[in-house]
Order: sequence, then C-alpha cells, then structure tokens
Amino acid sequence: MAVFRENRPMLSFHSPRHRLHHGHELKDGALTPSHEAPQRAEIILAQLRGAGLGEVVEPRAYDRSCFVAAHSERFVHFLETAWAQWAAAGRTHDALPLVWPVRELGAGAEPAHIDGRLGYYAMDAGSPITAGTWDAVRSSADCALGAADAVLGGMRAAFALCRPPGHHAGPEYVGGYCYLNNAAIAAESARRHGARRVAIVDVDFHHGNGTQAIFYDRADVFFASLHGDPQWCYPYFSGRAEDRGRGAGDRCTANFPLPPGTGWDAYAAALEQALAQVAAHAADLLVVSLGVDTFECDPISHFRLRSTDFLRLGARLAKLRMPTVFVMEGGYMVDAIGLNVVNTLRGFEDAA
Ligand code: OKP
Ligand code: ZN
Repeated sequence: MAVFRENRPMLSFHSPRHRLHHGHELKDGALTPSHEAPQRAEIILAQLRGAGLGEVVEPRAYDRSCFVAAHSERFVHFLETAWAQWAAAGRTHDALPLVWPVRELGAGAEPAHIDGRLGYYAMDAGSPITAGTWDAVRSSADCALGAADAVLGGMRAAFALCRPPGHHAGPEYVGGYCYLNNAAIAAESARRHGARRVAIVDVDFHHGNGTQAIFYDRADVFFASLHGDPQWCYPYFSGRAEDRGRGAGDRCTANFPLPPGTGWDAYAAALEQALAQVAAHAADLLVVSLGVDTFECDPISHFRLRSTDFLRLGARLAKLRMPTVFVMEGGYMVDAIGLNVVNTLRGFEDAA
C-alpha cells in the first residue's frame, strides 16, 4: 500500500455543484448568510489553479452506498428527501430544526413530521437544508472519494476541495455546516479498497466530533484531532482529552484540546504528540481533515496561526511519509483561505 511514485504532482478534486448550497445561519439574533459560503471554495480554487500544484479535476459521481458506508441508510435517505418534504409542507426558506431529542426525550423513534425529522437528524441549528443542498453535499463527498481513489491508485497525495465540509456530521446527524462526513467516507472507501489501516488527522479548529463518532469503536481507523478546548469552543460536547475510544477502538482516538489563543509553538508541540501516535498506528493511508480556521484572523475561531505556519504544518505532515488525502473542512476568513490552504499543500509538496 505505502508505495507511491515520488515525482507525480498532487491531484485536486473540485465540483462546481458546491454552489447549489448557500444557506443561512442564526447570528446575533437574525438569519444571515452562513459563514460557510460558496465564495470559500471559489477563492481556494483560484489560488490552487495559480499555485502550480497540479491539475484540478471534477470527480465522477459515486454510488450512494459509498455514503452509507459511513452513515446509516435512514440518515442518507433523510438527506435525500428532507427538502422535498419541507417544500411539500409549504415552506420556502431554509429548513432548520428547532427541537431535539435530548437525554430522556425519546431518541429511539424517528417522527414522521419534517420538523421532528429535522431535529432527529441534527446536532444544531447551524446546518440549513436548501433546495440545492443534497446535490452539493453529494458532490462534496464525490471529491473526497475521487481523492481517495487517486491515492489508492498510487499518487502520493490528493486534495479534495470539499464544500460543504464534513467532520461534524456523525453516523446519523448533520451539524456545524456538515451533512455527509467526507473524511470518513474517504477513509471507509480506502478500507474497502485494500488499506488495512487508515489514520485521520483533523487540524480544523473545531473538534471533528462526527468523524470521532463514526470510528469510536474501531481499531482499523485511528483518529486524532487538535482543536479549541470544548469547554469554550464549539461543538462544546466532545473533544476532551479523556475521550480515547471504546471497546476494540480503545486508544484509537486521540484528542488534543488547546486553549483559545494558541499559537504555532504550542500547536506544533501538540501536533508532534498527535503524529507520534499516528506513526505508531502504522496506517497505510493518511486522511487530513484540513480546516484553516486555526488562522489568527478567522472570524469564528480562536487560535493564532499565521499564514506561514501553514507551510510548516504541511511540511510536518509530509514527514510521516504516507500516501495522503487532504479533505477540506473549515476556514472562514475568506481573504486568506486560499493562501492558507495552498501554503499547507505547498509545504507538504516541498518537503515530500
Ligand atoms: C464548522 B467547521 C460560533 C458559531 C459556531 C458552528 C461552527 C461550525 C464550524 N459563533 N457555529 O468545523 O469549520
Ligand atoms: Zn472548523
């Protein structure tokens, strides 16, 4: 598996269908266009094309069974049908939940009404479903699957320009702008195509709760995440250092919560610890959940990485010497998002 031809450039995957998804979120008491906006991917794409990091191609459409590999069948069915049911109820605005089955409320039974289904399959009210959401979400997962195929086919690295992102989406829920878990879908695909073990490193500012949940009981997929301490940062209810996996997956999850204000030096120290565990796991393939919302000017996050630090991040990841699939996650300072992504990939390529 860990055989790759050194001199082939990176290949990137992008679908223009991401534009079909442009939802709203509640911010400061009003519904406003989401931070997770189409412009994000457009800026990354423009920078990527100018960076000489190799070709950018559109992925093929993959079968829904590739999505069901990381999620439940009924959840994928919900994503496929939610907008039609919402529209049939006469609604024209973004579909958002307003009630959730917390604790002793019955989490066992899926309601029939769309308002109940929305809450049943969501962890927050920040993941709007619009008319074009499912098409965009599918195309985003296709990018991750295309990148995984490229690396399984012998490329050293590939970049999936996924939008919307995926790492908050769990086995049966949307959340945090995420619908299908692109990184988990890529990891599952790699497992099914011959990788015996996969490691996922999540460097987005927010804890990848969905990815963690999907693999929490498993020993074949190692998950490490560096993120803002959930005591203070979204998603608040996951990502504690004590959470290390369960059953066969005991010690196959590693969380590094870091305080708001964390800069490169403290970040790099935690990264060393995380990557030492990745190396010990001896995986055939690495998936990087690449969020650049660790940037010092990110409008919704609280770390202090500079644009040049992303070069160092990429170089450090390259030192693992593993076939690597980069999967785009967050990053909301749109003026710098392209530079920060390209710096990570260039840092990786230059060190490779
Ligand atoms: C998605 B990803 C903070 C609001 C938080 C959700 C954030 C989702 C981040 N004021 N809303 O991990 O970048
Ligand atoms: Zn994030």
